[in-house]
Amino acid sequence: MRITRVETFILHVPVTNQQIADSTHQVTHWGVVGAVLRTDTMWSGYGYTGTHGHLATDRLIRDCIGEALAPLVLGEDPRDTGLLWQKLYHTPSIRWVGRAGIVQMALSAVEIALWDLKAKAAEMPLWKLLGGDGGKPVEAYNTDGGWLNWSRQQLVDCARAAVDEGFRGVKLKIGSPDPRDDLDRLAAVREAIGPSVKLMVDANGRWDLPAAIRVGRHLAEYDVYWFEEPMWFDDVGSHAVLARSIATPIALGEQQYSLDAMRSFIEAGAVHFVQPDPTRIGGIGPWMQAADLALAHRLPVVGHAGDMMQVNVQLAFAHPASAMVEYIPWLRTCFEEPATQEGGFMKCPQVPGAGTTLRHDAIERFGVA
Ligand code: 0YR
Ligand code: MG
Repeated sequence: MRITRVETFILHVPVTNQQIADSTHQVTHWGVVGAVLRTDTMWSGYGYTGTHGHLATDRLIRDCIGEALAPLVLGEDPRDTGLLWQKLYHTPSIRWVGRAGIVQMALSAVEIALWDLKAKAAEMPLWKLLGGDGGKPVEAYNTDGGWLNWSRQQLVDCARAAVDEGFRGVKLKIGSPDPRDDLDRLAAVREAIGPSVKLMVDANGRWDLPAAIRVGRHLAEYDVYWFEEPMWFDDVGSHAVLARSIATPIALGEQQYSLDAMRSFIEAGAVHFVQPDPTRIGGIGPWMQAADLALAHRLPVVGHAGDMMQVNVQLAFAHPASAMVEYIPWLRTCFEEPATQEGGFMKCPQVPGAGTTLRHDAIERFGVA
């Protein structure tokens, strides 16, 4: 099996019918930037990364795939996933400008497409190819209702609706200019959902250590399940201090671009819920390595849904440390087999591949030049 052609795409998919925001981003469209790898067989491989739909930077990712990475995989056997990851990552001219950011997101997209082909050629869903357990429960927690720019009443209504649908966990965005507003909203949601539903908060890197400690000390009053990205994404030391200063567990990983970055946090005791994102950390290979590392420290893995769940669901069924995924349904209409929850649990994907195959009309409907 050989790769004969690499096509690239950029999709901008509307997130909901309303504008959404967390403490550091405003989003109207989710960007899906990726590659289709054509082969000398009947199979094509789909892979992509996730962005906030900014066309100028999406084009940089697309061009990195099309101009810099595509020549490295043309003519190769896509089933050589490990070997090709090494080639993509360690080609000196790539590595000099890579290892994080645009290049690493482009690389992740290509690597996921390789795995999609490998799984299709093996006629298995990715989780099975990776030796997973298709029968285990994989819980979904709902992120798509806790936005920072929404009113307290909207938060309460959305959380109630999610619980009525069967979700056993909901996440709220925090990081308001006055943290007392966050605690007020948190109290309202906790009261609305009752004591048995998991309630997470996500500050998207907003605060410094004093603010995170001050707010963080109150989270236990609402039995918060985790405090996500409290501070600057790369600051291992401050997270290690915070983890020892408050009772609530720390979650992070969506902004970590490498296994090394995850390792620094894990070894420092600066993270309790490990949240690697396959579309950012370098694809399926590094995601599995990060999950293995978490497992070796007996820490749970809850992948970040930068791909809006398609790959994450596969990985949750694949890896023994992972039994929960972030649920954000924005891209459901783009895929042939969209990730689906029922009563708060993810259905196990059955179609061969990584779950990344785009519907034939996705590019027509959401593609941008
Ligand atoms: C929307 N999930 C996150 C989205 C999400 C962000 O800004 O990108 O909230 O990636 O933090 O946990
Ligand atoms: Mg987050």
